[in-house]
Amino acid sequence: KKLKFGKSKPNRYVLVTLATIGCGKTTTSVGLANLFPELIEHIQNDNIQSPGKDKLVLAALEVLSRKPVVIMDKNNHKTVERKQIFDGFQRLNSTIPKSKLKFICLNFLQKPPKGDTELWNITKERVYNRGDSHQSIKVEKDGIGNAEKIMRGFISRFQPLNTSVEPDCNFDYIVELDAHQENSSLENMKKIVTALQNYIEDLDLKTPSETDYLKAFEKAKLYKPTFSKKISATKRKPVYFAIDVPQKEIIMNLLSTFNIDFFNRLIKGRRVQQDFHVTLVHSAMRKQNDMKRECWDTYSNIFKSDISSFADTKINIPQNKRCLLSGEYSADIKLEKVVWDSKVMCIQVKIVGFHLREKPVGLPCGIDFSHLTIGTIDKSFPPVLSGVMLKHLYGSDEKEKSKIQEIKLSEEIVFTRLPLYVFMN
Ligand code: DGI
Repeated sequence: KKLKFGKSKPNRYVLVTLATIGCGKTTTSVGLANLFPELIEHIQNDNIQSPGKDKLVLAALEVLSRKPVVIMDKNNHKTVERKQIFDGFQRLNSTIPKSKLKFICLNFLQKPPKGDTELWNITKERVYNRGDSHQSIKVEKDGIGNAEKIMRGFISRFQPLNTSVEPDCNFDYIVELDAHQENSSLENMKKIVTALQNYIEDLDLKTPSETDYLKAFEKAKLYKPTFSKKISATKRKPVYFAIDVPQKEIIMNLLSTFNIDFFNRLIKGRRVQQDFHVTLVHSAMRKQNDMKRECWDTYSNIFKSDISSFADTKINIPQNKRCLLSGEYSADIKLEKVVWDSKVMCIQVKIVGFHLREKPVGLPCGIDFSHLTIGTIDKSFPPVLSGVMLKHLYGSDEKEKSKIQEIKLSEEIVFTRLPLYVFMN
């Protein structure tokens, strides 16, 4: 059925792509904008350098103040991303009446991309040929292996359209597309124009000639993004994963109440650790045993899936050495005892549990005695001495044990929802 719209306040249309990498989102979108420059504008997630949650929606609203149709070109391969778009408009749109704002899904994938070798081959080939003219996937510089990793990340996370539930039920209309054929983007342009002509009454979309289509398609294939984003991320290597403990002040105050000479010397010598953390696993542990290697792999897989989503959301976090894991994982810890010898001081902690968003989740810890290093007395002593000391404390070598002092913390001191991070070299 056709929608009827008033002339004075015509509808505004948000076209939302749903795809994986190489399906031809950009080519199709740019092609349509080439055909109808006064009516349709294309905005691309990849062109927003430091995206922030709202930037793409704000950019879309800006376009809609000038033109009736905006195409939001992004994979939107997870339901949470589609939800973000709807929520974003709900929150940020103050000019277009809600009833006049229509969401149209451009659904590039008719079946789940996992296991679809035909799709894999065609999209891989395209990304390979695209070479360096993409903002974050630089095949020539980084090699095809890296590009494939990023592509596979999107495929494995893909959540298909389901219009019977939130958030996809908010789409007013779905245009079914396909990405399997050699010239799928050309066909998709045609499908979208026909669908819009059938569905929309307040847009004057003239039917382009075959030559118009071909020209717009050829030009779109040559489209070069406007800027290049650095992704040195994948070149940095994770060194360790840890629980961030931002309660340094609280801990320092607590320790000062015991008036321990060694602690006072750490402060005087400016030997207290910059940032307090509880290490979960260190890259050096990978070779120790299978369990530790598995532990390392668990965290490094979480981080890898972060990196590949950075490639879509374009957050430059991995430029830093210290990088929070995608905000959704957290840990609770309990402080147990202060332990020190002549070289190092730490607080032994108990990891009470991990969470993924609000839900408890099982995550491993590769460290035998979890602890938070306060500091070492000299820079020639590495913080790993904490672990060595704790091993002795619980070992059977009485001579070593006699060098160690401890104070059990009687009060229950628990820190909750501490973020996890990775430290890179
Ligand atoms: O990652 P996407 O935005 O979904 O994909 P893209 O539009 O950037 O397309 C990836 C590459 O493939 C790009 O270099 C253009 C090319 N391409 C897109 N659609 C077609 C195409 N090449 C051919 N031969 N036919 C198409 O339909």
